[in-house]
Amino acid sequence: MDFSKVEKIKEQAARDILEAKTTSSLKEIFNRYLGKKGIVAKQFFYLKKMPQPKRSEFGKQLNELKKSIEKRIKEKSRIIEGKDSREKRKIHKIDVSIPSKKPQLGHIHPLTKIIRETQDAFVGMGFSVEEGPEIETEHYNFSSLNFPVDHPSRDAHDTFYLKKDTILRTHTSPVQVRYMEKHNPPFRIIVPGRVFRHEATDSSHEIQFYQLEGLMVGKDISLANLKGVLEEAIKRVFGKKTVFRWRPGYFPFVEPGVEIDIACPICGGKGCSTCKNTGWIEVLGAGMVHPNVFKAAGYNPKNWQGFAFGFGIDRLAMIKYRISDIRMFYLSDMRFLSQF
Ligand code: FA5
Repeated sequence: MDFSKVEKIKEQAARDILEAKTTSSLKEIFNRYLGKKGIVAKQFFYLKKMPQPKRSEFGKQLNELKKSIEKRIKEKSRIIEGKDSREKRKIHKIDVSIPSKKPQLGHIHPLTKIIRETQDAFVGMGFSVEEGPEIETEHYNFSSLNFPVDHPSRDAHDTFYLKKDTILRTHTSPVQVRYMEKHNPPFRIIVPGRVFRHEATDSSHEIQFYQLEGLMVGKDISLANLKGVLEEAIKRVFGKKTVFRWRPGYFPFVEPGVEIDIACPICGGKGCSTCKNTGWIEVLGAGMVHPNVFKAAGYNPKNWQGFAFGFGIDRLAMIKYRISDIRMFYLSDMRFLSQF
């Protein structure tokens, strides 16, 4: 038997043990060298066949080899286990004094805020909140509201057509007729909602924006009631000192028609790009319900009077929060939204 073989096994085992990085690889090395059918066991098999005195000499060497491998494995195992538990301790260590991460809270969108505030102002005056569909028919959006067949806003330039006779509503006024068809007067309602117009956008015009419609129908309702209710609402939302003005306006579904402008808060009325150098921002159209609209809804116009109005919600938010460009509301920019 070659005695140098024992030396080689010892060296190889030492190298293997040195390279082992985990408990399981160390176990594998143990089995490979010291297992029942391992490298060292094989040498013991040769030992039996050896004549004396070589046999006892070789036996001594094999025992030493076995002990030395066992010793190295034990030592390495202590190193690996120590490292393992050091690392485990690192992972499981909890420092209770570190401040926790703050959860990111959402913000109420400025348009939602102004819708709620405007709604509250009207609910406080006895109005109830209704809603209607964003996808409308030409009938409700135009015809029932006394728009002549050739009215320019029916044109594809202003209206998004989905298919013939089906459109995205261009204002919240169609809900007036929808509501009157199903309810009897007297009543007072408001209808917040999204509307769509195929328009060029600028600092005060979007292609989708929000309106808040209002309709009050009863006996002896007059323009004075309209004036009183709207002035009270503006004071409730913007404060008593708000500067605003009335103008005559034309809408096919009211007679007479009026509009309200609020002094531009961006320039203080001096004129800027937000108010197109007029010093004023148009916030609503309104008027006394046209007899033809009552007729379209199935009411007798001789028995009932009413007023209607439609606020531009985005414009209200621009004024209240001093936002110079309407497009900011739709950018989903957290730097903007987190200010509210
Ligand atoms: C209407 O839409 C009428 N339905 C309002 C009305 C209701 C009149 C009831 C009489 C009775 P107008 O197109 O002017 O009217 O729009 C109403 C308001 O919406 C405007 O005063 C303005 O504040 C806002 N608005 C109009 N177009 C845009 C737009 N492109 N972007 C943002 N706001 C707009």
